Amino acid sequence: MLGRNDRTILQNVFLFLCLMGWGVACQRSAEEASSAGQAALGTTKAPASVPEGMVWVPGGSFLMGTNEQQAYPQEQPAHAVKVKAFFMDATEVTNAQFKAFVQATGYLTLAERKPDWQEMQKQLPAGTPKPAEDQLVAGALVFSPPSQPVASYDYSQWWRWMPGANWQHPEGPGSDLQGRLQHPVVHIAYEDALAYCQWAGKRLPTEAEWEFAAKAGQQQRYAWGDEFRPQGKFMANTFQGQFPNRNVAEDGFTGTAPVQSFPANAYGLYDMIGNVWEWTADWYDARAYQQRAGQLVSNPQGPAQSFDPQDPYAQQRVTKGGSYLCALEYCVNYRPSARIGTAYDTGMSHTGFRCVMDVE
Ligand SMILES: [Ca+2]
Ligand SMILES: [Ca+2]
Repeated sequence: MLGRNDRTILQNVFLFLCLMGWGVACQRSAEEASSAGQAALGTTKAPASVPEGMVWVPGGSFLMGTNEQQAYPQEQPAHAVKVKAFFMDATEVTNAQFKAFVQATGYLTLAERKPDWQEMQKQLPAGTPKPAEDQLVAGALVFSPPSQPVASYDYSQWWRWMPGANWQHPEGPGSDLQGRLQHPVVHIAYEDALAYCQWAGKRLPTEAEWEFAAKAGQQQRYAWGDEFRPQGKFMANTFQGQFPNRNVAEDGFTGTAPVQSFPANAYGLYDMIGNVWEWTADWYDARAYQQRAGQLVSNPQGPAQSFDPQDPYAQQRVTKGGSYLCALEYCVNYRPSARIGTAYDTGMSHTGFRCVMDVE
């Protein structure tokens, strides 16, 4: 009969061997680790009540990241991580929910305020000249697809800085939220997401919590299993066609979809994959998974600072899950292990969030 500590040691050994590629069945060991982890953490018992609109995520151990060869370097390797139980919003925060927050507090999102040149300079190479005053206006990056195929590395071909674009005017002045109150709120900067979560008595998830929840405690490629379209069925709002110019929307949605348009994962969480990217609390460091490999890390809170070799001046937080703009032949980021850094002060038409809450 194993004691609690023995189980934890065994679980660590399994995960270590798995990570070292010693032929131990990773899937099985992850399941054992998950079950042992939950026992060790004492989190297998669901709480008596769950806050409205949230689900209980039981906590446990899992393999964060992936060893799939086609995955991006920043997602590798798979490494053992343990998280405590928590509550998580079942859906992305909707326009209706964000509207209630703004009506209650008068909050103005970053995209609605005039940019602060002092802050902007911190993310630009030294000596970058100050833009003209009439260019320093409130706005956000709006997806504006070209009519012809373009080079896939040139973001400027489909992202356009649009003065006046913000959560209430997603495509800029003249656009509004009519018919979109149940869609996820977009053009949300990191501090806007924090402000909403704090107002709601919640917080942003760490990247580890987010990924554990998306994988539903399993080592699976997507939030629902290993196949992108089981029995031909779309399980998430992504991009079909030729990115970025031809969106054929086979899944039924060209842009954002109302939350809960696709099935929930095993934990009852909707749209963890696709629809909109979701902010997490962690700074983005492309090397974070490599640095944690080979040890069982408990409740990681992310690196101390941001580091992206492709964008060394950027101050980025991790966003997860991909969006309605993730295409098979372009980004393939609609997987739980996928991770990108997003500048903390940038509102975009494909970025939203959801909150979590600690279990007392
Ligand atoms: Ca779609
Ligand atoms: Ca999402």
